[in-house]
Amino acid sequence: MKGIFKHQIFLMKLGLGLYKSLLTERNFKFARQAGATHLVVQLVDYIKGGDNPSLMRNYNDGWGITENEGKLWSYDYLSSLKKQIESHGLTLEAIENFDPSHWYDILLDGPKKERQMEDLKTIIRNVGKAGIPIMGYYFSLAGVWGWSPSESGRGGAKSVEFVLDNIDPDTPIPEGMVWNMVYNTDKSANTVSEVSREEIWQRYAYFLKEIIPVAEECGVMMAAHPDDPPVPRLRGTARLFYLTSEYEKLLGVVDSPSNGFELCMGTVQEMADGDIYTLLDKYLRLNKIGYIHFRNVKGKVPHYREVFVDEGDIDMIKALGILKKNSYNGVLIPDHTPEMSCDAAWHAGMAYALGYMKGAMQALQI
Ligand SMILES: [Mn+2]
Repeated sequence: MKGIFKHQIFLMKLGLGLYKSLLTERNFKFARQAGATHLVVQLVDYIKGGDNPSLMRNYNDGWGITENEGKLWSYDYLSSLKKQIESHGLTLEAIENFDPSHWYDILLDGPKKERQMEDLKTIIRNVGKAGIPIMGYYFSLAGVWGWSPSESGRGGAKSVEFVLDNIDPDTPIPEGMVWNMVYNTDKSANTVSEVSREEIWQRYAYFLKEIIPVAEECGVMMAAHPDDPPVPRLRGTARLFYLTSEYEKLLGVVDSPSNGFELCMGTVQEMADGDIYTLLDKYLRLNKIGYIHFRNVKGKVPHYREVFVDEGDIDMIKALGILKKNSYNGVLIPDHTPEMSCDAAWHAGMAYALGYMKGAMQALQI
């Protein structure tokens, strides 16, 4: 390197998250062109729109159907994806989200729970063997549900809004669905039984106690995403991480370097008790943050809306300062972003967020 950058040590890494439909050569090039060096990939096909994915649809009847039971992610599949990504000068940092086909009975405490737990362990062994350091996951029955698409963004940008008064939070989950995806298309009039807070914590503790020792052995960090939207109860089921004080409790279940956070700044800010700066400072210091969703928002539950990265309630520059102070050497990715009015609405939104992040990182000499 030359000139003023000669003595600069780049610790923090800029990444991009790609949905399954975006795992193409063209989008790997797009990521590099926008300054990203790392990727976080999703291997579950749930966002509709192919190369123009959109969150701004009505997903309250489900994200889609997944029929991958028994089709686990193999070492060969993960390893060849990693090599393909590396051929573009990028590093595969994490996989985000399990496929509901692979773990629905772990979430629902159903009869296939133990077999599916063995399947997840096989997946984590494959992830570790392929040299992918982080597995992001979201332990939830209702999943991401209850958003309204609206043109509430700056300049009339399409974005996501959550208004508790606009939904019936007790709408039950139909049988054959979990995590807002259908895993069994056999028609049934039944619904998922109500789940208490105590019950969801028991299910989660079972999962963590089983998976973390395997992850630790394989050098993989399990990184937990908080509940989006962060309300205590949705669709008749309690949610785990709707307050920061609840989110932090996961560390007390299993003490391991492989047990940590997929820290979503937007979701934490939406929480009734959310203090993103304190949370970042505390857990960066303890090395408990796998990677960060760098997203901004206006408002909190019961009413908030997702906004462009520069215009929300979080002072993103202050947050970056906290990351710098703690010598954070992990990856930041933009999370959701409002869509921009053009033919490539998702790409334009991401390029805007990445450009902002890159500029801020340079200005702060990160
Ligand atoms: Mn997020």
